[in-house]
Parts: sequence; C-alpha cells; structure tokens
Amino acid sequence: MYSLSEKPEETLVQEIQKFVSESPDNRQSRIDGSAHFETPLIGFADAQDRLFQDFKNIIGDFHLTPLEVLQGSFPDEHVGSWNKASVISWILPIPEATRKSNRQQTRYPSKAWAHTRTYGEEFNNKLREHLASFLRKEGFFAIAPMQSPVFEVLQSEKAGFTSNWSERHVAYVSGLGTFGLSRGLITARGIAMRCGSVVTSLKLTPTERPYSNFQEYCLFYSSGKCGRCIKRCPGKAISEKGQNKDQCMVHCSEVMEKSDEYDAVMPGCGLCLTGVPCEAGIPKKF
Ligand code: B12
Repeated sequence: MYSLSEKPEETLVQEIQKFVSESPDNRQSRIDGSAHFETPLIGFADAQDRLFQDFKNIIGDFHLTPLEVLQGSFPDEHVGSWNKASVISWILPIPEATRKSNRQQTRYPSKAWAHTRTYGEEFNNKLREHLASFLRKEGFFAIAPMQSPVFEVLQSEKAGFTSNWSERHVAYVSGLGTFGLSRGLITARGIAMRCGSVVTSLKLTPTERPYSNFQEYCLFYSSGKCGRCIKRCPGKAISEKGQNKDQCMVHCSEVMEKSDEYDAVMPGCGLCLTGVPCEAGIPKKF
C-alpha cells in the first residue's frame, strides 16, 4: 500500500483503480452484472500548465482554469496557497462486449451502450465524489469541476454547445489522448470511453504528453484516409469538416424519445465511437 505523502501519484492511481474494480455501481446491474468500465487510464496535469490559459482562446474565455474552479468552489479560502494545484484526469474504457453490441447498430445505440451512458455516468459521478472526498480527508482542497457550483453547460458563438470544463481537453493536457474527426478523444484504450477529472491543491508530477499535435492519433487528420466515423453517424452530423454539434443533438434527442424502451433516461448514441479503427486503441497508420 502506498501513502499520499510518500508516493502521491501511485497512491491516487491505486485508489482510482480499486474503486473502479470494486464498486458495485460499476456494474450493468439491469443487464448482466458485467462491468460498465475496465481498468482506467490516469494522467496528471499541473494547474499552471499554459494550455489551461490557452483554452480561453481556443474554446472561449468562459472556460475555467483549475485555479478558477478551486477559487469558485472554496471562495472563503486563501487563493495564494493553491499555486501548487494539480488536475487528476481519468479515462474509463468501455468493454469489448458493449462496444461489439454498439458496433452492430446502424441507427440507435445498443441497450448496453445506453446503460453505460446513463448508469455508467452515474458511476463516473460516484468516482468523482469518491476521489475528491479521499483527498479532502487527507487535508487537501479537492473537487470534481463537473460537480462544483461553478460548472455550466452553455451555448457559445465560437464553440457551439459546450461547457466551461471540457473533460476531453483536460485529458489532453494530462497526456491521455488527442481529438478525432468526430471530436471524440482517441486514447491508448481507444475512443469508446468516458472520462472525468478532479482538481486539487495537492502537488503532483505532470504526465508527459506523448504527442505534439491535438489531432495526432486520428487517421483522417494524419493521413487524409479513413473518415469511417462519417459513415457511422446515423444523424449525418459528421463530414470531412468535422462534427456538427447541432445535427448530433438532433439525433441524440431522437434517441432520447426512446428512453422508456431503453430503461435509461440518457441513452446517448456513440455509433461514431464504435465500428471505427480508433474504437479500442490508437489506430495504426495505413
Ligand atoms: C456538451 C456535450 C455534448 C454536446 C456537444 C459535444 C462537443 N463536442 O462539445 C453533444 C450533445 C453534441 C454531445 C454528444 C455526445 N457526447 Co457529449 N458531452 C458534452 C459535455 C457535457 C461538454 C463538452 C464540452 O465541454 N465541449 C467543449 C468544446 C470546446 O469541445 P469541442 O468543440 O469538441 O472542441 C474542439 C476544439 O476545442 C478543438 N481544438 C481546436 N484547437 C485546439 C487546440 C488544442 C491544443 C486542443 C486540445 C483542442 C483544440 O478540438 C475539439 C475537437 O474538434 C461533455 C462533458 C464535459 N464536461 O466535458 C460530454 C462528452 C464530450 N460527451 C461524450 C460522449 C461520449 C458523447 C456522445 C458519444 C453521446 C453518448 N454518450 O453516447 C455524443 C457524441 C460525441 C461526439 N462525437 O462529440 C464524452 C466524450 C467521450 C469521448 N470518447 O470523447 C464526454 C467527455 C462525456 C464524458 N464524461 O465522458 N456531447
């Protein structure tokens, strides 16, 4: 067993992995009891990483830096003490059986995918709470931005439908993946995943980014070939120009009308994340 004061990164990896493997909430309890998610990928970022400031230009000035999340969540605390803050980011890979079931779909998601979107995300929220409370018990400030009072989903002129804390951009900073033509994040365990993060006043060694370009792992951007996600999208939301969020929303809303059939309030879609060469790993160049 590691301790947070001696080996902070190893301790956090161990804590997250233990929660993912042991929590009864990481189970498809309405289907077959199998896991929503497999062993997570975990990365760390320095809260002062320049990219967080750059996102104010790339996404919009509403996009929060980790320090703004901490300040907004703990407004009565002394700001100066957080100059050593960090971000912990994780990728929750979706297992082969769920991916396979969604791969076979042509218009609506499989039931297993829909349950991963709804109940798997409930588990992801439990993980966010668990990790933040673990760090707080150890004496650090910690909060999952998506569960903080400052989190917002909004429409912006430049970024369209967005939020003020993008889990994929944060995972990118933490060395976990790069963006695809569908806008999904391609990671070492593929694009068929969900992600999350916590910000904390604990100093952590940042994970190295093994890429130099934000679209490096996508075959379409690297070789001009592929575009498989264009064909997979049932809502015709993806083209060679990228993903049209409004079109994607129209299709996701159509699926949502079937919530009762799915027994899941947010069935999602995710056809563009399955049946593609980046589904379960970084694709090899042609
Ligand atoms: C709003 C939202 C949506 C909206 C808009 C999605 C979007 N792309 O922004 C809609 C309704 C369309 C949507 C749909 C879906 N969503 Co959604 N959604 C979100 C939410 C809540 C916020 C997204 C956000 O903040 N976007 C920020 C904007 C700025 O992102 P963007 O426009 O794509 O960014 C582009 C630019 O910034 C650009 N860029 C330009 N220059 C540079 C330079 C650098 C250095 C970098 C890094 C980037 C960059 O790169 C990006 C890609 O083109 C997140 C949860 C979260 N808080 O992150 C989940 C999230 C993005 N959704 C997710 C998923 C899985 C889905 C669905 C598959 C539904 C489902 N679950 O079945 C679909 C389709 C996903 C897709 N192909 O995009 C996952 C993504 C997982 C993944 N593998 O990438 C997330 C992260 C939820 C989660 N916790 O895992 N979603």
